[in-house]
Amino acid sequence: MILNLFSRKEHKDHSAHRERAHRERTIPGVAIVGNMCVGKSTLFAKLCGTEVKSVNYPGTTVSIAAGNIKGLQKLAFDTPGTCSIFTHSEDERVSRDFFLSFDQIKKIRNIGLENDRIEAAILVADAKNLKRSLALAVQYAEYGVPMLLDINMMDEAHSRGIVIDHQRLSDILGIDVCCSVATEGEGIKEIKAKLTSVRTPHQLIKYPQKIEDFIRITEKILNKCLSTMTQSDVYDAGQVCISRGMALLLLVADKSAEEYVRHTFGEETLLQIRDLRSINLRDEKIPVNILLTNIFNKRAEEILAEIYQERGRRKSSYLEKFSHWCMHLETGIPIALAIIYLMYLFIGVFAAGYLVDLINNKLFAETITPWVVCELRTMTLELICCIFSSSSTWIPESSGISISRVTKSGFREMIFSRAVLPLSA
Ligand SMILES: Nc1nc2c(ncn2[C@@H]2O[C@H](COP(=O)(O)OP(=O)(O)O)[C@@H](O)[C@H]2O)c(=O)[nH]1
Ligand SMILES: [Mg+2]
Repeated sequence: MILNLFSRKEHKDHSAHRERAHRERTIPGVAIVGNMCVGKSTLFAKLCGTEVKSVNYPGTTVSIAAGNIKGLQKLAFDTPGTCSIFTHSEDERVSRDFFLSFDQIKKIRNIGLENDRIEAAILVADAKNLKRSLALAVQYAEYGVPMLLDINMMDEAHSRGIVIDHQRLSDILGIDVCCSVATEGEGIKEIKAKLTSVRTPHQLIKYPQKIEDFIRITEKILNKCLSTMTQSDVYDAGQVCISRGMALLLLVADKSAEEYVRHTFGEETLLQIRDLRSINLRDEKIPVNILLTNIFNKRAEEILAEIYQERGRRKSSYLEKFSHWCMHLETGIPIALAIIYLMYLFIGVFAAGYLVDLINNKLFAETITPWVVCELRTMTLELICCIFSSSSTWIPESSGISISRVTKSGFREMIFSRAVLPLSA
């Protein structure tokens, strides 16, 4: 019995030591999130260089690139692009769940992530499509995770005469806002400097009362459960995701969020929240995710109106004007028809008619074919001559060919005599 106790204590010490050693090897992690094609991967490459590895998100086929930020003791993760926190696509869900550090993140072995959770996020925005990035920013702000906003593609914004008051934006959101041209490496230093103290965004949205009530009561239920959990249960749960964002996910019956609540706080808590949801949404006519998306977009528009201006737009080039006309129905359709007609003229009339005629009649019938026929005939004659000459025979004069006895040196005479050959011969 005593021996058993000792061995148990030893085992505990051992695992505590292993735990400590693991902690020493781990560093804080930063997730790079944002819409598709805003420059997340380009920024990730500039921050981390080429020494990156790819980790597979457990239970999915989605991979996330991970790398050490040069000059900082932090891990960066390049996540798939996303449009909204309410999503059914696997890529987008992974991006959000990873950012929220749902317990799945613990299953990624040897990731080297401190506390198995993301410490902060860099939300990358496209300066020329700022509204959709702001709509995502206001959603992510609800999670209460420290965040840095990077407005990328500033080069394209400048050339379009776009001016963004990033100081005002920073005040509204309550977080630092950087500007960058990731392809050129501009603004990377500033982002790294700001990463050392990332702030948590302000609460940016006030929902209709029914939704606010659901959020408040859900947070209360989850916090009550949390207060009854032991320290080790809390550690096992990883990041404790109790936030307005989490409540919103539960409001739209998000699969990952529900699984997280079931796993961390138990089935009963989940059922309690489901009941609350059905009571709150009883009279709602519009699906709640659409209702919320409209609210996010409206808030993004309000923020945009305060910080965004298109000033002294550079005179657009002919190519830009043309691409603008192509995008509009009334000009785009005639342009498309004109292009189809031009293609018909080029392929049907010019290529299939004139070009084929030219090649057939002029090039082959009048030039190449007679030349080849003539060459072949002469070559045949040369062959005959060779046969005759090798048997010391003369070509009869009656053949109409003025030719001397063919020898090796007589080849030149043959060429000369070829010129007098009639075509029909
Ligand atoms: N003009 C310009 N293009 C950029 C900038 N950053 C990224 N890009 C380009 O935008 C495209 C999408 O970038 P990528 O990093 O793959 O975006 P992701 O989908 O958000 O990861 C690529 O062609 C990049 O070269 C930038 O600051 N300025
Ligand atoms: Mg990418």
